[in-house]
Amino acid sequence: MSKRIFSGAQPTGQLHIGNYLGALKNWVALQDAYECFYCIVNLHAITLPQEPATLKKATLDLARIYLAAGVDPERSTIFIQSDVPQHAELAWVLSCIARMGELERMTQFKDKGKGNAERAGVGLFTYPILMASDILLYQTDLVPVGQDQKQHLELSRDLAERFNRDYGETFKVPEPYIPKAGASIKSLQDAEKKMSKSDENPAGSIFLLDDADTITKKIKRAVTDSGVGVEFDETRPAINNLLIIYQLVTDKTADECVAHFEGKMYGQFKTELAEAVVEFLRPFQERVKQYDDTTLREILDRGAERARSEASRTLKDVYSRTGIN
Ligand code: ATP
Ligand code: LTN
Repeated sequence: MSKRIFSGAQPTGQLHIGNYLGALKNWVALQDAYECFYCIVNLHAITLPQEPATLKKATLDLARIYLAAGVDPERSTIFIQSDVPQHAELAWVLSCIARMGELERMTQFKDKGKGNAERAGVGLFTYPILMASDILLYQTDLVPVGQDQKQHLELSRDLAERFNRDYGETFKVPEPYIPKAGASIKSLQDAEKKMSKSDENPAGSIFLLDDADTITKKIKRAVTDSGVGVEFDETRPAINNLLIIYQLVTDKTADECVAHFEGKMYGQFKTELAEAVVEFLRPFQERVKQYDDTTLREILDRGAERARSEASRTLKDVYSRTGIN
């Protein structure tokens, strides 16, 4: 039996090139060798306030993005989290074995809760438990994500191991799959921060649906470091980040990139980077327009049916082992 992959993204805001290079790109590549489940995690989205009509639209739009990126519904299961009630059910059981202390250590809660636990939503606090539930329901082997999710994945592993120890072997213990390059694309405006959908300043992110003009402007205005030379150099994080983006969108090796820009100035580099990003996104942006809502709904309904059949098997086992049902 082929090994399983599970991953998901939230239908909040617009996907950026960091989401693509850190996660989606690998989702597509892994389809050849694995049985994949790709989820639109709308229950995670409401851990921060969302406008209902916007969330609904963003959910279908995200399915369009998965497909345009190359997730193939004939090979992979694409579905909406809330269409599979077992996610919320298993999350409850896992919340009863998770510890306050381990959740308090999650850095994303501290960031997204703005350090004010008193006022943060409880869902934002328990969010990693729902993520563990997503993953464990499918007996997942591998979870392709960006670097920012590594800590959440550790928690998923800990919960799986704890449950297995207390109730007997039930869950596969998942491994993270974090790419060597692109796992943490930084903001174009602040190379210390990751590129983020929730950044208030859109100038920091290249969104997958940005037009050529917008992309070019954002890259021209991107911060650079003092010093000269276009090189991979972590002590010059802004140029380093831009060069990583260049490498990944052109599929060149690191050596080829360095040789290509030897002796060139930042200005020339930025012009070429902008062209490369625009070219890279063009076919993707064409494909996004191809999927109408009816086709999407059909794909998602089929995906949900397949996901429910897998998820219900695991949940049944969990309930029977815990003495529920
Ligand atoms: P954001 O922080 O951008 O608002 P998120 O991480 O909450 O987004 P998702 O859409 O759920 O949002 O993330 C989808 C995937 O993209 C995850 O696997 C995440 O690790 C990855 N990812 C997010 N930001 C980056 C980044 N800057 N570089 C690389 N990967 C990223
Ligand atoms: N927490 C992730 C989104 C997410 C996820 C998952 C990723 C929810 N459930 C399961 C991988 C596997 C995020 O915020 N990027």
